Amino acid sequence: MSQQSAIVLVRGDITEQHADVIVNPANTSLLGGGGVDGAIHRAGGPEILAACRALRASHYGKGLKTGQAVATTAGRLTADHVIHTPGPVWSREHDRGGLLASCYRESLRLAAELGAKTVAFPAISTGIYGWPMDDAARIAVHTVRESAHPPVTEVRFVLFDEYAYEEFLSVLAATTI
Ligand code: AR6
Repeated sequence: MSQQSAIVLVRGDITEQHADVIVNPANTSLLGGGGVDGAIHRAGGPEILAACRALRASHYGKGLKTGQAVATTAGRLTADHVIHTPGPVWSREHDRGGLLASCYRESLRLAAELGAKTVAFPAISTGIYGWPMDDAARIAVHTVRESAHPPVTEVRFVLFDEYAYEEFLSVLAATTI
């Protein structure tokens, strides 16, 4: 079996990361928003939005489904690509954990297809979409651990604040043998 990717945790701003792929927790319209999505479009410049509009004008006329992933240029960011993936909105009534796991799985599958070695993820769905950080961290780490994605050798979770960092750290510590 292929070697699993190393999981790395950092505290910081994902737009300042040097990685082959930066993952954007987008929405299904693919046309930008607040949070990380807004920050990526601001830092990466108008080329990213232009690429998203082109996707809407071609294969993704109705937008991108929750849990799916699509790649564009990274514009002015140092990454080679931005992968956009709309996470699910947190719900107490419905278990949408499978969709959140799908965001990580599909983004990694696509990153591997693009030949990426390093992939940076934020904590998808834990901001505007309201997912509790401990559960989101568990899903994120377990999904990445589940399978290998050669040639991806490093999956980096970029956590914006200390609380998010600590939650990911405790899941990682519990799953590292
Ligand atoms: N770098 C890393 N993490 C960040 C940054 C940053 N620059 N900024 C915020 N975070 P969110 P979502 C953290 O809201 O919940 C947009 O409008 C933040 O503290 O960006 O998936 C989209 O268009 C939180 O822990 O994503 C969608 O409509 C995490 O990143 C919607 O928001 C994710 O926060 C998606 O909401």
